[in-house]
Amino acid sequence: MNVTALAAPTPEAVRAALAARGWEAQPAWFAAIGIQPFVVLIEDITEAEREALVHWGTKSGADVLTGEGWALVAAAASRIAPLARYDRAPTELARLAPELGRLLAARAEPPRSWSIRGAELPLDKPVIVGIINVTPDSFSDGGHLPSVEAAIEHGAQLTAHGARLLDVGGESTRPGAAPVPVTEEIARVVPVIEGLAKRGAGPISVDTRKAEVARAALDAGAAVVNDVSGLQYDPGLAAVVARAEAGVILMHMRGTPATMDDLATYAHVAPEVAGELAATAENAERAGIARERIIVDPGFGFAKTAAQNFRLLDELATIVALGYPVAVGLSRKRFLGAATGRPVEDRDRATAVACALAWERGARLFRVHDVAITREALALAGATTDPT
Ligand code: PMM
Repeated sequence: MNVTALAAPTPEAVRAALAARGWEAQPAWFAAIGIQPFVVLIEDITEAEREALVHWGTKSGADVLTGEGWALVAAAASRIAPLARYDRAPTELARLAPELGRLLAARAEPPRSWSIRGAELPLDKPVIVGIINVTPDSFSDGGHLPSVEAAIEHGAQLTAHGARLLDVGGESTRPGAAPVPVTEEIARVVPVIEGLAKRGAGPISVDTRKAEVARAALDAGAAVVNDVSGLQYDPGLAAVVARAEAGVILMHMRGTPATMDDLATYAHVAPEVAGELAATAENAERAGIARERIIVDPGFGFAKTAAQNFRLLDELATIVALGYPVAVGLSRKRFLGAATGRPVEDRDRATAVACALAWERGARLFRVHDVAITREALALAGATTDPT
């Protein structure tokens, strides 16, 4: 007899063990997913639902921890799966089935690609989004791109280093930053987008909260709108994205850059951000943006303290579980400095490591200033989790 403990924090070790013993790829994957531990937090439940869950847990061997109005259920995913089926779940728990079914499906079959305007970006490998800030005062590289030509040259260089999307922004979102008038923002981003498009660099994303800026950028050749306000700032933005059939990145924040620092109040940051992002994505879909065009981003540094940013990074899988591909913007942010003691101009190594941690937890898009070093870290992270 030979007994081996499998390294199974992800499904990969189990999938590999089964594949090595002759199982086909797909059944091996589903079996590996099925025996993965699955922990769901269920909130806003009635007393009858809570009792039914405790009773079901005792019968089916799942751990159920509860308090007033909530329950935390933990077991192998395959053990919890019957609760997502109306014909198998206790009738008192019927309300749970659709949401639980969605979570289980997202685990088993994560999105494999992202539809942007006129193209499809595969998500099996990390997608690096190179930052081109044409603002005098962004978080970390403001003022480094003095001219349109310099910005275009910088974009071409980011593409050469491995960026698969170029994100052009003309309005700083640093805490307390003042808004930029629409005409000024358009004057900053449009010539750069046109120039990049002419050089065949890209695809291109525009980092804006404003419908008018988005429309001008899309006309100039952008394929994606990256909205740090998650459609909160301009009610007209969703229709512009929908009509253009553009891709969209919906970022989580609370308030505006001017007010966000006072809104970093969470009892448990990851589920709260996930809930608010889910509502944002539903909004987008209701406004006519197709699901396969949507990326969600937890908004590191926006209405979050350093401790909350780290907790959110560790619990990123909660955001991934929403079923949309996840982007992260970690590059050079203040909380990385809080851990490393490094100033903003010396945070690219920390950024690269943070991106690798985010990849492991399920993020697929990485918005960064230094593409080359991040690409190296993600090549390693990607190779480590790649099934052979
Ligand atoms: N961060 C900044 C700007 N835009 N967009 C997304 N999707 N996610 C982010 O985290 C994000 C963003 C601020 O950073 P910068 O001023 O250094 O570009």
